[in-house]
Amino acid sequence: MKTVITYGTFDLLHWGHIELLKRARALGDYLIVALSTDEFNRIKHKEAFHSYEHRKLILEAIRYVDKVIPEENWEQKVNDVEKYHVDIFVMGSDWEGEFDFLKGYCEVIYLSRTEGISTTQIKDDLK
Ligand code: C2G
Repeated sequence: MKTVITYGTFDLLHWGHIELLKRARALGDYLIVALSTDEFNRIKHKEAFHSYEHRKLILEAIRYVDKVIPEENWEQKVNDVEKYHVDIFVMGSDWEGEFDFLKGYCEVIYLSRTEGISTTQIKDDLK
């Protein structure tokens, strides 16, 4: 059983998120999403439209997602990889290189970011 993990806010879920989750899940047999809490989003200088609980509910309804855990800080990734026996860590290519320190613990894969959509663009277009 190959376990994959990815991290993010996943606010205003859109097809770019789905493309990421779909490809991440396809790399293994089980996909964990570490979802940024509202408190951690403040640390990331991000404000999500949907609360953590609602973003979690939405993610758990996706066929590619097997488990959702909270992402509360920048430091938890090594612990998560060990705790959940993660084989592959995945992030979109906008994070290329940022998490290479995890290569000592698991495979690190950056998947191409889907162009033409983003939560920020949705918010801006709706204004
Ligand atoms: N993503 C993508 N294509 C888009 C938009 C997002 O592939 N058009 C990917 C991002 O690269 C990321 C994931 O979808 O891997 C979630 O995106 P965000 O919710 O914006 O995540 P972010 O705020 O970058 O949080 O510790 C890592 C951080 O929590 C990542």
